[in-house]
Amino acid sequence: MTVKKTACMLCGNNCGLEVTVEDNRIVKVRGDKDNPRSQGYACRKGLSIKHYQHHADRLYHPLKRVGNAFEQISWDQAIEEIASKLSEIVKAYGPRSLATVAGGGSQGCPSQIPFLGLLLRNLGSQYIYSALAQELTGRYWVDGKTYGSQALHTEPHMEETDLLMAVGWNPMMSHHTDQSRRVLAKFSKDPDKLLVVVDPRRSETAKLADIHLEIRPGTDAMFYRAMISIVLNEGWQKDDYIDKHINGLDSVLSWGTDFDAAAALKLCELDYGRVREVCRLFTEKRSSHRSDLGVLMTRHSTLISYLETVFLSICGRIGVDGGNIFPVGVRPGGPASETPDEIEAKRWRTLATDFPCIAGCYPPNVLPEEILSDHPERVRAVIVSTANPLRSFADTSAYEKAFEALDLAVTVELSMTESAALSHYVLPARSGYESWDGGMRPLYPKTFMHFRAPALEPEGERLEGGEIYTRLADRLGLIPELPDALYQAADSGNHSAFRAELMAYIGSNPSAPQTIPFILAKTLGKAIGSVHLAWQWFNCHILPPSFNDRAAEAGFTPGPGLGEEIFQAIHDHPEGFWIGAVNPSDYDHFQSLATTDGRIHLDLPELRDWIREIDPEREAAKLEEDKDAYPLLMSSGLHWDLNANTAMRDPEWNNGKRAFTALMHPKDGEALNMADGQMVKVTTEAGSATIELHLSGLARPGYIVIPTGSDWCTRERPTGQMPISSPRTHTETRSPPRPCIDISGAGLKRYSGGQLSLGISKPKLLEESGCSPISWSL
Ligand SMILES: Nc1nc2c(c(=O)[nH]1)N[C@H]1C(S)=C(S)[C@@H](COP(=O)(O)OP(=O)(O)OC[C@H]3O[C@@H](n4cnc5c(=O)[nH]c(N)nc54)[C@H](O)[C@@H]3O)O[C@H]1N2
Ligand SMILES: Nc1nc2c(c(=O)[nH]1)N[C@H]1C(S)=C(S)[C@@H](COP(=O)(O)OP(=O)(O)OC[C@H]3O[C@@H](n4cnc5c(=O)[nH]c(N)nc54)[C@H](O)[C@@H]3O)O[C@H]1N2
Ligand code: SF4
Ligand SMILES: [Mo]
Repeated sequence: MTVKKTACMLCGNNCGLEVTVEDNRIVKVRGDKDNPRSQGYACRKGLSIKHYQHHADRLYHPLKRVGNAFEQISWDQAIEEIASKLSEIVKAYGPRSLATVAGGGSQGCPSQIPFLGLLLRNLGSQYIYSALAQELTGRYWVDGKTYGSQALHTEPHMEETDLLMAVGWNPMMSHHTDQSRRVLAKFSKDPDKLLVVVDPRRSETAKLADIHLEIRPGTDAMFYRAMISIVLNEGWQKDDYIDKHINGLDSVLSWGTDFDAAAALKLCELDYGRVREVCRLFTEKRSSHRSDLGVLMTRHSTLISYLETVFLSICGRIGVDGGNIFPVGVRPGGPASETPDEIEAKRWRTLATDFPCIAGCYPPNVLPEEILSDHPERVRAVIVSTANPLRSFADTSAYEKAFEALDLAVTVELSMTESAALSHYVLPARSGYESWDGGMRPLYPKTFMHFRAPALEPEGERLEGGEIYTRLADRLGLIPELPDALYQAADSGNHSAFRAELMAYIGSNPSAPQTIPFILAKTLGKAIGSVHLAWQWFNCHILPPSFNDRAAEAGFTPGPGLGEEIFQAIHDHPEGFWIGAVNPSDYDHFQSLATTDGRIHLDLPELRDWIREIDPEREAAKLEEDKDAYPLLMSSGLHWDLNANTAMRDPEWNNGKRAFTALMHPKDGEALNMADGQMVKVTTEAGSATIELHLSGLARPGYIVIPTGSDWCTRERPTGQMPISSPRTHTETRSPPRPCIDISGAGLKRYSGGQLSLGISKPKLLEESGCSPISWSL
């Protein structure tokens, strides 16, 4: 029995964990008090990671679909067949015929992504469809326009803020910020701090709030416009800050003051006086703001992201202590070499749906249309990795149809998922507990690093994700022949000798930079037994000189030995360590901005018409549309203690818990004469499914809530035969069907907070900015 330090892979916090390992199985888990970032914190999900690592649907060997079943094949056969199919398809139909779906499930395991990205790029394709592009690309697009880079985002300065406004964000359950329950509990107990929650339901976070604004779902754009107009009309804006840091205030004034805030707030079902008071407090205190899926996936979400930035800017709360600050990473701030528009102009747009690429991602909810289109260059081959599109993304039926139409579907996975089950090849990846993985996390004022050693021996023939893509690239002839000297230097164990050989090789081979991860994988990766670790070694050695001061602030020695010192720290600190820091007393947050003038730009011509189009009257009409057919609203996006997107696949985990129910307010239950626990048929514009009814105050009258991630459809899915794991099919993991009560007559409109809104309207810019028009995986 040994205790090993590692981390949780189930959300981006990557809390440090100590796992007790017996017979190569995790038997006990506790939060790691030595982890400087999480300090012993872990939520129910992290404490249950044995259910993520060990369950009946884990994969052990490469599989090939033959008819409706899977056969075990060798790695050589898998690589050979996939590579030859890939090259045939790309040769016959061009690089646009290849796409990947990746990213969402790699919240603790990002190392494989550069390898997959490189494979894709070397085959000429740009299509990376990612979960990010159904939640955050609207926000990123706005950040690109206002801050100059789609990679620059703000976070509330939690330690210093005195008023935190949380909109459409439920961190008490989603833990979508570091040590969330601990930090929020402390915050709410502090008499000098105020928590304002804007959420249609009495969420677990709303219960802690000093002020809970129970907004009518889908009206947040009206809410932000109202707040902006109140601040400007009351003259509460921070003129000095605006003079110094903001461009384009005139454009805001052109729509900001002349607005009927009272009518708007009436539509939001909020009290004008309370919202005015919140605005006053926000402008007077050291305030900060954070929104999440409740608005990122609601009506007008991209516009809301813009209005948030405007609100924070006029209140003078961006880039100030206690406000919204830019996390500190490794790269220096300052003007970007290319604007987001210039970058976008070089990227493809999707062919059938004409979506741009934002922050490197394409929206996964349009992929089925791209596959099923009759365009000659349509997508025909898909590699899925760290994602489960067949359950995670909108319109499962469309996805199923699209996957059946593919010439080649390859899924690289831990488990036999719904997406794997419809693929031609399924390749077993090592989990983050069986491979080296992790990385760097910009925070403020410090940057955190946790690159973890495997806690377990890999079982079966599982490989590191990076190794799988290296083998494919090699077979496809994408990796140049490397000199013996490079292999020898790698084998010598002398990292400086290897570094010198590598630099010499790169210096004399101008095309080498296009394949560096693969070169490292084949040389150093082979020598040290991990391609991920080899890639990390390289990353330690290419830190920009501007990072020297930050590394020194964290206790490292700047200079030529810095890369190796940090690489050594990875081994010496299995609990993670601070890799860099800035000194808050003399730190200028605005140095992060990537605009050429170092100011925040608020004039976004692309949004002007959209802003004017939304007024209380028109919004009221839109929100009432289809009310006869669909009198209720629904969010199918609750992220709570009993789910972790689709990644927790062991039914044991939630044994005896009501993990997957439709939550309805008891008042609605009474009005519809429905009882807690009965099965109901939920019908939306997208389809129908049967689910257990749960009468709960966590819902809001007229508003049904369904957790994300679970498989609640009653349709059978082909799962094929799973030779290595159990023969259990996915449909059997659900609770047994019971008699249904049909509430389809009542109808539901699918909607916000975890998927879309756009049953109601289809704002053009939302589409243009990469937020997809369809959602809800049913
Ligand atoms: N336990 C658990 N934690 C998770 C995950 C998980 O699956 N399970 N997933 C992780 C991931 S990938 C993500 S992106 C995050 C998501 O983290 P959150 O965004 O915090 O999670 P949600 O449950 O979607 O919470 C959104 C809140 O918005 C509210 N809301 C719904 N509609 C509206 C609206 O129209 N307006 C407003 N203002 N609010 C609205 C909902 O009532 C809900 O309380 O969670 C992460 N953490
Ligand atoms: N209805 C509804 N749908 C939603 C949401 C919602 O609120 N409502 N939320 C959306 C959000 S915010 C998100 S982020 C997405 C998430 O959806 P996805 O992007 O599909 O991500 P996950 O479900 O977390 O994980 C997908 C797969 O990654 C695999 N995986 C985990 N670690 C590794 C690894 O190291 N290597 C490999 N190869 N695979 C690995 C897991 O086994 C899992 O099957 O879902 C979205 N879908
Ligand atoms: S908050 Fe929970 S899910 Fe997120 S990393 Fe920590 S333990 Fe894992
Ligand atoms: Mo997410």
